[in-house]
Amino acid sequence: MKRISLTQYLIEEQRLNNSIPAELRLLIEVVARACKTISHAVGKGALGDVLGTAESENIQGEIQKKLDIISNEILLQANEWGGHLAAMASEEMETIHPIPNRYPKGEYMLLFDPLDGSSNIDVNVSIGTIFSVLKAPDGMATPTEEDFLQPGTKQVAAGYAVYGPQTVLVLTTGNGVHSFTLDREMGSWVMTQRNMQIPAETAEYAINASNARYWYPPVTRYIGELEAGKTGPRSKNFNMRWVASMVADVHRILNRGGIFMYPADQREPDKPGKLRLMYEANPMSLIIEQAGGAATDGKQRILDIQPTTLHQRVAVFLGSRNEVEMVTRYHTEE
Ligand code: AHM
Ligand code: MG
Repeated sequence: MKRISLTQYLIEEQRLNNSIPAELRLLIEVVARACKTISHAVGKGALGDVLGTAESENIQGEIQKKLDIISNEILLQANEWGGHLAAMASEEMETIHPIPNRYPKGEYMLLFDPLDGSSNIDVNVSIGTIFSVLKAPDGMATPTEEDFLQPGTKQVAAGYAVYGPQTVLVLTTGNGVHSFTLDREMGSWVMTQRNMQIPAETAEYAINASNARYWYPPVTRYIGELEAGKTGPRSKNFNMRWVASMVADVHRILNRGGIFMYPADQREPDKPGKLRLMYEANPMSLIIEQAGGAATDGKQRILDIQPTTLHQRVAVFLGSRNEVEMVTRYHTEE
């Protein structure tokens, strides 16, 4: 099979389907290059003195790891000067990052979780970078947080890189989901899967079950039925997997099906779940939907949610369509 590079894919899309304007193509290539650099830093581990915690907290009150900060810097620096962006926002930064005045500005806005799966960094388990691309509103002069508060349906591209046994970039620009494996010797991203599709049926689920005592009844009911297996109402055995890196769990689901859940629970009713709408849930939901799956917050489609703040959290149920629909029905039937 003749393999094509990320660059070739993007140029062909631009030519054939006119779905990728030149500036967006540049943006994606710059993000992909930054992910290569992050992959390199991650791969050095203790040898690069990049493991362990930094002496700072992020806006969520979470202790930052050194690699969280390094990855954030890599993405900021790579994307500042190319002229394709108006502003950036990151899970690791309290406020938005407008492009400095010394550089030309573009019409896109980039959001990212620079290194997802922080608890896995120091133990050599897969982690990743998640990103989402929005268009700046017409007539925007100085970008503000307001300008970023667009529903996920407005994303023009989304993707993630997973730093695992292989480094893989998964991308959608609204025309299917494709994955590219990093050829480390050549330094290039090579397409290894085109048009990924999530099976509608699955027998695998992912949830942090240590939070079970805080769950709301629809989640308790749904998980109870899965656990009951063949002799329960589902008449089928289910397997459970939880990497605790959303990128890795979503990547597994994209490849072989499954449902991923991070529900709201009774601990902090005002801050549903743990995952962030703008940096995690929206980009992953676009990818999952583009691959034929579904993504809801238990009640509604995630991509339809109108954001109210940059760092807001959201409950997440995503993956194989039939399972997501079932657990969503349990919430809405209440
Ligand atoms: P992070 O962005 O600080 O790494 O947090 C998000 C991560 C997700 O990758 C993962 O699904 C979840 O947190 C794991 O949560 P838990 O620690 O409850 O297992
Ligand atoms: Mg994260």
